[in-house]
Parts: sequence; C-alpha cells; structure tokens
Amino acid sequence: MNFSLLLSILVIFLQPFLLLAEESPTPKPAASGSVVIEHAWVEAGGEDAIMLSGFATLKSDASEQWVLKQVTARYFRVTMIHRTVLQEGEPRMVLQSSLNVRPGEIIKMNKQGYHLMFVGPRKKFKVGDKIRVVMQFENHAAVNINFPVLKKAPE
Ligand SMILES: [Cu+2]
Repeated sequence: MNFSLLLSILVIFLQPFLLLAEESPTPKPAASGSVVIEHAWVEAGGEDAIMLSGFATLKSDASEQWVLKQVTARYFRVTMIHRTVLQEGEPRMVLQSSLNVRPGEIIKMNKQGYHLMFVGPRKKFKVGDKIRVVMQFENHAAVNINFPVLKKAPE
C-alpha cells in the first residue's frame, strides 16, 4: 500500500469527524441590555464602627441573567454580599457567594434582604464621604461606582 492510498483511506475514514468539527453550534441571540446600579449609599456608622451596610438598586434590562460575583471597596478589608433571612423567627445575615439578577428584575437592597457589608475600615468615614466600590458581574466589565455615606436612604 503506497502512502497516498493510505492517506486517501484515512481522509475518507475521518471525513464524518471533520464535517462534525466544522459544524458550528446553533447561534444564540446576542445578549443585550445591562444591569444599572442606582441609589447607592452606605449607612453612616458610629465612631468606631467595624462594619458599614451598603445598599443599591440593581435594575436589569438585560436579556440574560447577570451574576454579581464580587464587590470590593477601597479602604475596607473585606466587602461581602449578605442576605438577611429569618431563622427561627430571628433575622440573621447570611453570606452570599453571588447575587443573581434575572432578566428584567429589579433588586432593591435593604436590611431585610440583600445588602452589602463593608468590613474593617482602614480609615474613618463620616457623612458626606464617598466610598469607591467596584462591582464585578460574571462575564462583564467591572462597574466602578461611588457609594456616598449618608444618615438615611436617598430619596
Ligand atoms: Cu450584613
């Protein structure tokens, strides 16, 4: 058997696999829209507060679910996503590994539900200061946003 014959047999044998490899996956509709972050603020704490609560409204007009994977804040050791749940009638804050925002969903953070915890401030924050926060959604560019320190929720 000469080499070229061997080659053509090989090609014939491999053809179905080669064709399969060429087949492109079913095209998905392009993702559109985004999650907009509004009414961001941090509740002012006492003189020696070791953690501050942060809130925002996450508003989706996206065609796909957006997953908030990580939040970091300048001058804080750790920033966590929390959710307050009732356990045996008592509210308890539970650490969340992520926060899912479904298409079209509006999530209003508050103490009774989802919120952010800014833990271990490296400096004192007072009313009027701004905390620089980076919110990282999976598969999307990081969102940079300032959270003003306020006594109460913005109108
Ligand atoms: Cu909390």
